[in-house]
Amino acid sequence: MIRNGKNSAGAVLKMLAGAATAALVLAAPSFADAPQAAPADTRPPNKKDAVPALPGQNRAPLAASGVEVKSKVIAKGLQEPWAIARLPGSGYLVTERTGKLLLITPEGTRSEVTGVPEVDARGQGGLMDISLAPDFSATREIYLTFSEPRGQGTNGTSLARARLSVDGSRLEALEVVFRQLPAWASPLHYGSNIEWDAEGYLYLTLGERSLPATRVLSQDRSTHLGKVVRLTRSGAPAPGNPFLNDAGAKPEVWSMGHRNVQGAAIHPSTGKLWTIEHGPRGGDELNIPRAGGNYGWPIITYGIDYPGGPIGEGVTARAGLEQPVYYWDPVIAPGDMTFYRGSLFPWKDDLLIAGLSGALVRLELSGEKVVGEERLARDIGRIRDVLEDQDGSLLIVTDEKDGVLARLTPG
Ligand SMILES: [Ca+2]
Ligand SMILES: [Ca+2]
Repeated sequence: MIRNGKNSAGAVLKMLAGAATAALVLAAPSFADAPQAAPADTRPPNKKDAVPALPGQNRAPLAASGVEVKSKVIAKGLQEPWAIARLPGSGYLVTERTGKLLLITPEGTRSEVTGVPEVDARGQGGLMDISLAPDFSATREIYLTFSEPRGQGTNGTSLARARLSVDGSRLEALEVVFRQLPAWASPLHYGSNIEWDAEGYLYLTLGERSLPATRVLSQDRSTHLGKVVRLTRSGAPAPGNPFLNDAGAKPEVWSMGHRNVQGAAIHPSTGKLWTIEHGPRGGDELNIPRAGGNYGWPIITYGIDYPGGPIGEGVTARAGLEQPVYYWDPVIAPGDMTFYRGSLFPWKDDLLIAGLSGALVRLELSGEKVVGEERLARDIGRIRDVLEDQDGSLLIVTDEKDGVLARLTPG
């Protein structure tokens, strides 16, 4: 093939007089013939007709860092742990999807924190994310997301705040500050991840509840389904939100057209929100949601429906709809993610993603482009959350009936 390419380019060259034109003709075949570096995942895609809209948008070259990741269990027997928050000093708060909040010491001693809200733990619901307020050291305020029973079999993602008692044994003054609307009778696609911006407002990512009737509401800005919202600490729409003056929109909405966003992180240099969402079969997406941006679901997607057919018209791009920075097919099933800032691993500024498909996914970035990918810690289980500890080691939880909180260090 390469030889034929050169021959045909050469033949064309002879017929051309201009040197500039010749250079163009030469460049084209040599680029096309360049061998593609192998990606981290070489399995065929589910959506066979998908063509990336942007260069480097999927299957980045495998970036082998040569690091062996060692895992040490801190606590085991956890009931589908969902999220970890690191307390100042020492100790970790860990949510269990089934409805408990645990305080776990670095040595693995655990105690239950009482006073959590009642959750609807059917399907994917339950107690989900946990985040300390930026001024936790002074206020002891924490934020929790959970699937809240809303009556008549319906539920929805809600955000509560509370104070953690000084002895860490209970939540005090718990108050629900935001409710995703409308509520729905669905056990699926709740989101949800809390991130704080530099101004002290919080982003909350929300799912579209999965059903055919709710999926389309990702495109309806008068609902909170399939949205990222941006809130004040008391749950009001944050100043500067894009639809504050739009009578047909929920004022909390920051971005729309999302599917099920369970992970988010603030970029340490730019301060921008990055999110990661589950696609259907194929089409997990990394996005950098801008104010008012529409991220396309379910009109455009790089995935297919679970039974095998197309989603909607089966298209991957449309004018006015934002493209993901990067996508996966087959999926990694992303939980939460974090930008690595430490020096214990040689991964400074890389994006580390908890993969429920059973890997820690590392992305090397150049600005806002993904330039390399590696799959690590493949023998641990369904990784739901990843968090950097003070010493640069990583904390993970595995979303299993006998889940673990574990520390990852270089082997
Ligand atoms: Ca996060
Ligand atoms: Ca999208």
